[in-house]
Formats: sequence, C-alpha cells, structure tokens
Amino acid sequence: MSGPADLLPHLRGRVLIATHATPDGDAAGSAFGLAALVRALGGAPTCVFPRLPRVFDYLRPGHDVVERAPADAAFDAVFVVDCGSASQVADGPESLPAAPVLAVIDHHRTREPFGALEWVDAGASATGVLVGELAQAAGVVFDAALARPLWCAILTDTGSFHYSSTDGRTLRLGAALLDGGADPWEATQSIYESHEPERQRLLGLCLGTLDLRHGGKVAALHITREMAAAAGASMELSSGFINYARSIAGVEIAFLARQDEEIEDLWRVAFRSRGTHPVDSLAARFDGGGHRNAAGCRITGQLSEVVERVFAAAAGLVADAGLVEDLP
Ligand SMILES: [Mn+2]
Repeated sequence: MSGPADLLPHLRGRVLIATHATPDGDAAGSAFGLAALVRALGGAPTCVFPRLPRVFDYLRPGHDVVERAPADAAFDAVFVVDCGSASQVADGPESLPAAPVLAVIDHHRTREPFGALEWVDAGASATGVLVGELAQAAGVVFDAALARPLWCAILTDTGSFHYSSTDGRTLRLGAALLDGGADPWEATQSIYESHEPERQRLLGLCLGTLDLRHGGKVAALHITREMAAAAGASMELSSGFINYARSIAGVEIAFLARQDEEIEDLWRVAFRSRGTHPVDSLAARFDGGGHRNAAGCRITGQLSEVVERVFAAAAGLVADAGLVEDLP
C-alpha cells in the first residue's frame, strides 16, 4: 500500500488524470483537484473524460481536458482517481497510455487493485479528501483552483454532508477548502439547481414505475430508453433519481435499473441502502461493487427478469438481516 509520500514525486511532470466511465462529483472533483495540485507543483496535467456531465462543466475552465488519452503524447505518470478496478476505467484500462507509473487514489471498499502505486483509504468519505490531504502533505496552500473541485468532491460524495460518512476529517478539510476559496453556493447551483426541464419530465416518468415489495422494505424504479426518448432526456440526467426510492419511509434497499443507451438488453442497476444492508455485496452477486450504502452492477436480460432477479437477491439480504419475517 502506498501513501502520499510515494505519490508526490510523480506529480511534477506530465501527468494524465483519468477516472471511471460515469464520472460523479467525486470523480470529476478529484480529477480537477489533482490537476490543480499538479500545476501547483510545477507539472503539466491533462484530464481525460470521455463524458463529463454538464453539471460539472463549471470546473472545466483553466484545465486541459480531452475525451481520449492522446496516442502521441508521452506522460511521466498516469493517475486514476475514484476508480475501484481496471474494468471501470473510462474506455477500459487499455485506453490509458503507457507511462513509467500508473498510480491510483481511491476510497472504494470493494475493489481490485490495478495500479503500480495505490493509495486506498476506504475510511475517506470521498477520494477528494485524499487529494486534499495529498496537497496538504505537499505543503501546498489551498487556492480557489484547488478548493473549488475538492469542495465538489466532498459535497457530492457525502450527499451534501447527509451521509454517515461525513466525519470530522471531511469537515476539517472542508473548512480549509472554504478558507482557500471554495464557493458553496456556486457548487450547489451548478450541481443541484440547474436541471433541464427534460430531466424533471424524466423524473416524473421514472417515479411512476415505483415498485415496492418485501413488506415495503425494497423499492425499485426503472428507466427505459423509450421513457428517456419520451422525456427528450439522456439517461445521464437520471443521476440521483434512486434517492427518491430510498427516501420512502420503511424502505431499506432501493434499486434503479436503467437501460443501456446502446445495448437493448443491458441494464445498469444502481443500489442504495439506508445503512444496515451492505448493497456492495448485493451488487457483487451480479459482478458489480461499490460502497456499503451505494453500489452498482450491470445485468443482461429482459427488464422484468432483471427486476425479479434483483428483488429476489435483495429479499435474501433483508431476510438474512432478520428484518423480514413474512417473505412472500
Ligand atoms: Mn467517490
């Protein structure tokens, strides 16, 4: 296991920074924050995002962002942030250019190591916390360029400081980020209060699919490509919809099945739990992974059979925990 001291020497040259295929606020914020740190240390960072949700565009200015790793460029190091396995690297691990060092900074509990250097701390509420601590270890004082993306990372991965992963370590870093120029309202407006009307229409259709079973302890939602087309929305606009299922009184486990935009019988299933149920182990039954309270996987099949399989697996989990006596 590596730590900040092992990583710092590799941040001073040409550094490519990558993350997973569907970047959330922690992935985007950690990548842009690490890029700002590389620049502060005198290096030349490039961030690769095949797709970056629009809500994180406010972090782009001033950064060298590419959709594909440039084939003709030489890098001194490749850093992958907030990514638990090689298979989750955007466009696959083979898309990463060869470099003297492949380093990983991550906080996922369920993971498969793939970097030559790996700094993994599952006790960190966000990968952005680790990037912030890396900057502190380097003696770099937070300025707005560093603080704004790292604020995005900790804000989003703690569910706006709602989740129990929110700890003193997170808030101590948060205080330093605010002192350094992070702007909470800028982040809130950009990430949570700039929805397109199409997103709200898709939310309406999605909520209409609510399916509650196992004594109201397991809730399902789904979105088909047809629904997305009817709303005029892309699938990525459904980020966060699953929380509406979990927020129902009595629901212990929620899942949202989203149809892949290209492969008709491929479903991307996201899981959330309230706390007692490790949904990463549920996702792992379908070759996925994630965190105890938030995980995901991909399942192939017809929608109805995918939903039945997940309900069956989830029933086992709530029953194992002794919470359901009257399973159907
Ligand atoms: Mn994260």
